[in-house]
Amino acid sequence: MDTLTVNEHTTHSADTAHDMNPPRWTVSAIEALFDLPFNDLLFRAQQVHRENFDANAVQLSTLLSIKTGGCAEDCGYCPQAARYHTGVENQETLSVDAVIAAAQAAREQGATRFCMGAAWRGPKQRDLDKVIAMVKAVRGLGMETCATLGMLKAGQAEQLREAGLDYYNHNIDTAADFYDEVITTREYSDRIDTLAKVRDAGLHVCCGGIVGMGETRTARATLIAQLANMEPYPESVPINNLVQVPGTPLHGTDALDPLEFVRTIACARITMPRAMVRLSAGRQEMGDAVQALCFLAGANSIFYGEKLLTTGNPDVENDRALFSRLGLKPMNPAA
Ligand code: SAM
Ligand code: DTB
Ligand code: SF4
Repeated sequence: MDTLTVNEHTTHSADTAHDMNPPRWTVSAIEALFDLPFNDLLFRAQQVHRENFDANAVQLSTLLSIKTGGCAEDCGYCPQAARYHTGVENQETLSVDAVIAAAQAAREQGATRFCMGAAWRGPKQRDLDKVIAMVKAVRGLGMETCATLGMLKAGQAEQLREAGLDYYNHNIDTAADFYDEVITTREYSDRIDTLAKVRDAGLHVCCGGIVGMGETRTARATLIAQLANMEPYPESVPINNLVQVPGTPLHGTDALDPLEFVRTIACARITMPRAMVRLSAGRQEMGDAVQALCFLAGANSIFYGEKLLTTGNPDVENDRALFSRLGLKPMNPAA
């Protein structure tokens, strides 16, 4: 089979104007990508990658947890949910000075984007006021800013935009029909509502998901379809491999085949050609060779720095050595 004909399985809005809501990527078209021989899938993803990006440049974002633990939600993967006993120490919202110090250190290490995460269901106005001060300060250092604060109420995305926030991260996490198995304290549609507010406020959207939660390949294809069919699709797409934390309900789930993770990255690249596809949580457990395959599959962004929010991430020294072995270079923010 000519692997380059898989695109024929997609439908395009212009071709089906009579259809009220035509999917640009059907789940079955994405399953057909997943089903390709590995080499064919990676070749195709690499072609799309090269048509749209410098194939050897990787963007570096550093994460900071600005409010840790004690979260009221029940996300089955998350070490910060108050109801699970994971050993994460709760920490109240950091001071603006502490955030500036962390952002400066990240910038010195070479990060161009600073992402602030909070263990909230959503921010109260007094929380948002603090985040606004943080965003202004980090922007003042010349870094791109991203925040992930949970669900937003009317007007909150606009306030963040006015403060100079560049990206808002809000993941749909998994296929809509698998969502209830992972989270019960909010609906998949709540996520979509917040994403609409973020988009309407003129913020760039960072939205992706987690794999390795015991979902089927069809569920992974559905997650990718949900992302790729957003209009427009997110500028930034984090693909997380579940970090299994003792005490969370998903601890003990059968680990995903690493090559299936690479396939997921390739499908994200092919279906969202211009997006920054971020190889996100799970790098520490993955090893260098699998990460190299992820870059070949079109990942062009990573979280950089020894910590994600509460769990570990490869050391800066390790990443520098990996980049050197692979001939990769950090991406300039203007790229
Ligand atoms: N509380 C906010 C929310 O849920 O939107 C923001 C922070 S939350 C920790 C951000 C994202 O981290 C989640 O949507 C999920 O995709 C990811 N995440 C959390 N725990 C994870 C884990 N153990 N492994 C992989 N990704 C995880
Ligand atoms: C995303 O998609 N992954 C990041 C970021 N966005 C906020 C978070 C990963 C968290 C992994 C578990 C932890 O460190 O607590
Ligand atoms: Fe709370 Fe976010 Fe963790 Fe869910 S993922 S428990 S909302 S911090």
